[in-house]
Amino acid sequence: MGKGEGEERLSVKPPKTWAAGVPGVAHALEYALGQMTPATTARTLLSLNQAGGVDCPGCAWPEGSPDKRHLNEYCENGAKHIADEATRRRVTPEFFREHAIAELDGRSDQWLNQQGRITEPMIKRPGDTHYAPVSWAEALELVAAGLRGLDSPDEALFYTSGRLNNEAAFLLQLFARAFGTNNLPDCSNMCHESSGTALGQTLGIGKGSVSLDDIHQADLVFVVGQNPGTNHPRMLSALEETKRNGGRVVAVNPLPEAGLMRFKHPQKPRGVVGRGTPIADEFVQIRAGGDLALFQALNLLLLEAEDAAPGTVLDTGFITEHTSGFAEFAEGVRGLAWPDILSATGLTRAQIERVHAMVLESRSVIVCWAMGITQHRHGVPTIREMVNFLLLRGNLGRPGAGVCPVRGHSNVQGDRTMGINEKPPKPFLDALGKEFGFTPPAEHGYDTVEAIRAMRDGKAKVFLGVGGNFVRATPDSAVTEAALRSCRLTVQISTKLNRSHTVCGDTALILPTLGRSDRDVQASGVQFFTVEDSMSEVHASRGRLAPASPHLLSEVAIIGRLARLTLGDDLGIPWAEFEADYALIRDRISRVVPGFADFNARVAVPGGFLLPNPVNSHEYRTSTGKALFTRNAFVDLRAPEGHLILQTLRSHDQWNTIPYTANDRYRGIKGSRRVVLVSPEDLTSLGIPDGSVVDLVGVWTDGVERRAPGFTVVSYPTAPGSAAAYYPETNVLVPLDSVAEDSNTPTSKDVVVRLEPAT
Ligand SMILES: Nc1nc2c(c(=O)[nH]1)N[C@H]1C(S)=C(S)[C@@H](COP(=O)(O)OP(=O)(O)OC[C@H]3O[C@@H](n4cnc5c(=O)[nH]c(N)nc54)[C@H](O)[C@@H]3O)O[C@H]1N2
Ligand SMILES: Nc1nc2c(c(=O)[nH]1)N[C@H]1C(S)=C(S)[C@@H](COP(=O)(O)OP(=O)(O)OC[C@H]3O[C@@H](n4cnc5c(=O)[nH]c(N)nc54)[C@H](O)[C@@H]3O)O[C@H]1N2
Ligand code: SF4
Ligand SMILES: [Mo]
Repeated sequence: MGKGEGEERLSVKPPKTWAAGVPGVAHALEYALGQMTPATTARTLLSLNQAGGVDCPGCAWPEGSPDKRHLNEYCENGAKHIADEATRRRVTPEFFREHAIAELDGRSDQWLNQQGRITEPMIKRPGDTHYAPVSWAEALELVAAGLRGLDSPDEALFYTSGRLNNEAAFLLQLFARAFGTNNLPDCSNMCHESSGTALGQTLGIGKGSVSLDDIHQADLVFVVGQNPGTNHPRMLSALEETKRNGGRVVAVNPLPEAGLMRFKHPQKPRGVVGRGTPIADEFVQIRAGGDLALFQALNLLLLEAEDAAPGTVLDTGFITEHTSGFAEFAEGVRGLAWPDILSATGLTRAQIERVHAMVLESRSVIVCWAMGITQHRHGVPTIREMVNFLLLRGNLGRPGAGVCPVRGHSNVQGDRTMGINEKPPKPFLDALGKEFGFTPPAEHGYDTVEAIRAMRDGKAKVFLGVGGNFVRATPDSAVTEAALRSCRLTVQISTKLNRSHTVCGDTALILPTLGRSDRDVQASGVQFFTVEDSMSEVHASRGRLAPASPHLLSEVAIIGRLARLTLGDDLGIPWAEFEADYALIRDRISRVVPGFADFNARVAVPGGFLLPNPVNSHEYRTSTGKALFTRNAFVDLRAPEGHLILQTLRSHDQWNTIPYTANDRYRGIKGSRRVVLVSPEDLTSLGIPDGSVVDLVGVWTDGVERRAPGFTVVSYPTAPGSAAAYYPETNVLVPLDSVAEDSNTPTSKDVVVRLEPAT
C-alpha cells in the first residue's frame, strides 16, 4: 500500500563535502513556511533557544551562556523541527471519520506526520474500524479503569520519549511507582543506554563530564560514530571555535559525512561566502564496529611510548591517585597483534600512528560519540576503552578534557535525572518514598526490549506512551506490531499522528497534548517547564504560540489527572495542585533529586544552572571509589561471506521515526529513502550493479528471515564491508534479541544482511 508515499524518482549526486551555510537556512525557511504563516515563523524562530524563549525541540546540544547567543540561535534542522510542531495543519475528528484505521496504517510515516496536530481526544473501542471523538473525562476514566483492572501493576508499561519535560517526567515516574511498577521503558534504552552503562561502570555516573567551554578549549576532540552536520548541527559551531583556538579534530566514521569535512557557519558572514572551515584534521574511515580495536591500538601505542620514554607520556600521578585496574588493562592491551587491529579497523598502521602523534601533542583531549558506537553489540566495552584512553593521560576533571556522549532528544538526559529509569538507584527510590510517604517498588522494571517481549508473551496488557513513536522506533517491526496489537489497551499521549496510532490494542486512545511551542496556561497563570541538555545545564522553556487546539491538555495535566483517577487520594499526593502550578512540582524535585536544591530560584536565572558532575572533582562512585580501567575483549566485526554489516541511520531530513521529505541533501540522495549505500569494492565483489533494485535480507542466529523489499543500490564511499540505509524503514531487519552487551540496546548499527535481487 502507500508506505512508499512521499517517494519520487530517485536522483543521486556525489555526497557534499561541507555542511550548513546559506542553503541550510533557505531549506529551513522553505519547510517552516510550508507549515506556518510568515508571522508565526518569525515569532517562533526568533524565540528559539533564547533565554526566556522556547528550548529547541530538536537535539540536546547545549545553548551556551546567554551573553554569547546570536539573535538566530538555531540551526536549519532545529527550525524544521519546531516548524513541524508549530504547523497550521490539523488532524480533527472529521479526519478520523474519513480515514479508517486500516487505511491510515497503509500510509507512509511521512504522510501521517504531514497531516498536522491532533486536536481532540480520540478512541477506538474493541471492534471499531475508525477512531471516534471522546471526552477527556471519559478517556481518562477508561485508562484509569484499565490500569486498576490489571492483575498486577507490572502488567502496565509507561513509555516515554526524550522530548518530555522534567516536570511531566517527574510526575510520570511518581505515578508509575505509586501505582506499583518500575516499568518505565524509554527511548534512551535504544539510544545512549550503552553510554550510561559504560560510564556508570567506570566513572560512577552515566553522564558526560564536559561543558561547551571545554569543547572550545580542547587541544584535540574526537568525534566518533556521530553525524553532527545533520543531528547536532550547532556542534559544528563549537568545533569551529575549537579550531579557531588552535585545537584539532579527529573524525572516526565509516562514512565521510559532510559536516565532518567542512562547515559554513550560517549566522556569520564568513559562513555565507567562501569554502567554510575544514572540521576534521584527520578523517579516520573505520570499518563498522572497528572503534574498540582503534582505541585499544591507541592505548597500546601510548603504553609503548611510555616504555620508550618513561615518565613522559602517561599521567602516572593521576593513574595512581584516581584510578584502579591499570595493570590488568595494560596486560590485555599489550597482548594485541597489529594484523588483528588492522583487520578490525580497516585502517593503515600509518594512519593510527598519525592519530597517536596528535594525541601526544595534545594536553587536553575530549572524546565525543553517539549512535555509531552505542548501537553496536560491543558498544559498552568500546566506551569503556575510550575511558581507558582518557584515563591514561589524566584527561578527566580538568578544562578541555573529558567524556562527551552527545545526546539525542532535547530532554532525554533530564528524563533520566527525573527518575525515568526501569532500574532506579536505591537512594533515588528512598528519597521519593520519603517525600511522598509510600514505599516504591524495588524490583527492576522492563526496558524497551523487555517491554516488547512482555507484551508478546501476554505479561503486559496496558501500554501508555508519553510522546514518541514506540512501534516505529523499536526493532523487529513485525514482532513489535503484533505485540502492541495483543494489548488490551494502548494509549498514546501525542502531538502529531504517527504509526503508533494505527497499530492499536483492543481499545486504543489518542490523547492530544501541548507541544513545546504552545503557551501553557494553568490555574495559577502561565507556566514554563524545564529541560536538561547534553552537558547537564538545566534551563526553562516557555511556549509562546496559541495552542494548536482549545481541547489540548498539557502533559502534566494528563499525567496528574490520570494518576488521581487511578490511585485516588489515599497517598495524599496533590496532583491537582501540581497541575495548577508547576513550581510546586519543582519544589518536590528539589527535595528528591540530587543537585536540584533551590530549583525554582536557580532556574529563574537566564540560562539556568549546571548540575555538578562528581567526576570533575575526582569523586568516582564506583566499587573502588576510583575511576576504573577495564580489560575489554578484542572484537573483529565481520559479516559472513557474501554479506554486509548494515547500519540503520538518519537522513538529513527526518526527526527519528518521522521523515520530513525523501531527500538527504548532504549525502546527495534525492527523491527516495529506499536506498542502500554500498561501497564500490563491495558492489564489485558481490557482483551487484550500482542502481539495481534489491531486497535487504537480514540474517540472524534465530534462523528467521527478515526482509525489507525494494531498495535501490547506491555506490557510495562508505568503508568496505559496511552498508547504510535509513531508519525506520529498516527496523524490520533488526532482531529483537540482537542487543548490546550490558545495556540491552538494539544493535541498530550492526545488522547482517545480504542483497538479493528484488522479489
Ligand atoms: N535532524 C535530526 N537530528 C537529530 C535526530 C534526527 O532524527 N534528525 N535524532 C536525535 C537523536 S534521538 C539522536 S540519538 C541523535 C543521533 O545522532 P547520530 O548518532 O549522529 O545519528 P545516526 O544517524 O544514527 O548516525 C550515526 C553515525 O554513526 C556512524 N557509524 C555507524 N556505524 C559506525 C561504527 O561502527 N563506527 C563509527 N565510528 N561510526 C559509525 C554513521 O556513519 C553515522 O555518521 O541525533 C539527534 N538529532
Ligand atoms: N533502526 C534504528 N532504530 C532506532 C534508532 C536507529 O538509529 N536505528 N534510533 C533510536 C533512537 S536513538 C531513538 S531516541 C528512538 C526514538 O524513538 P521515539 O522518541 O519514540 O520517536 P520519535 O520519532 O522521536 O517520536 C516522534 C513522535 O513524538 C510525538 N511528540 C513530538 N513532540 C511531542 C511532545 O512535545 N509531547 C508528546 N507527548 N509527544 C510528542 C509526536 O507524536 C511524534 O510523532 O528510536 C530508536 N530506534
Ligand atoms: S543543534 Fe540541536 S538543539 Fe540546537 S538548534 Fe539545532 S536541532 Fe536545535
Ligand atoms: Mo536518540
